[in-house]
Amino acid sequence: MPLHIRPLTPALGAQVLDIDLRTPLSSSQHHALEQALLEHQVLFFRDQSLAPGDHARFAAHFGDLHVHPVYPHVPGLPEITVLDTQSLDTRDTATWHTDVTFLATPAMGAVLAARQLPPCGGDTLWASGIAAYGALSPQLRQLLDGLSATHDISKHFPQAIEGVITAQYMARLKAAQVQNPPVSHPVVRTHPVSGRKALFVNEGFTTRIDQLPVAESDALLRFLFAHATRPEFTLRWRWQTGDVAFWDNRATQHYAVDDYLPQRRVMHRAAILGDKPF
Ligand SMILES: O=C(O)CCC(=O)C(=O)O
Ligand SMILES: [Fe+2]
Repeated sequence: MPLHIRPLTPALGAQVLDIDLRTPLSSSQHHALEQALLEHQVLFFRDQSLAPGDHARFAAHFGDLHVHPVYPHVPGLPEITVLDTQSLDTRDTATWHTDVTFLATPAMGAVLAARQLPPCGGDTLWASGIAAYGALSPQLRQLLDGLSATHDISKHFPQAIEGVITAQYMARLKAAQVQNPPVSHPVVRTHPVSGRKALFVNEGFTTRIDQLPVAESDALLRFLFAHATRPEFTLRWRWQTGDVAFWDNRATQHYAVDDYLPQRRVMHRAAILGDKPF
């Protein structure tokens, strides 16, 4: 049966209907989901209630899974990261970011499942780097095409240090900072599959445009962070328990809205290994 796909905005996002992610994908479903991900950049599935094992199995259709260096995971399943506001300060995700761009090979995508939600609030927004890049003037695109930028794990996580966090978390963060010195990526990334160009700087991790003096880099990054997250290039997803989102981390960034504490919110995430941006 062909997938039933309902686009959500012109820039990005689509809901996929009539699919059960707990059953192994057929090769035609697999191919259709890959195509839909390329086109819409973030896909949503309602009413899935994926157990952690199902979750890991679904995500592994698209590549090997990444084990996050800082966040905790489901016992016995290191590939399933747990973002639980009761045991973790997740406020660092309330910053526009692309996941793990502090790695030389950031994740190609991620699958996020809503396990427990506050009565209201806790939405997540995504933004399309393809739409953002396409809306720039040819002159600015030409300038950006030749630039690279530094991404640094230490920019993203420090605010979490002020919260209620455990000694284990701090130890993992310190080790991750030592193991992941800053890396450079192109400011404009060419999608390795679709060939489309996407703006690839994010406020969470990007600290500096390498070829520019600090003042120019700061000003240009400030503009690019604001431009990349204009409402026209974003969508906002209102979660229901059992929802699953699958995003292309090569072409998007996201922001988890931090408006519901002290209510509890629990999300599970699997990230899929990616390749070196070019
Ligand atoms: O909790 C969310 O909605 C998203 C958190 C996040 O940034 C992620 O899972 O990568
Ligand atoms: Fe994230």
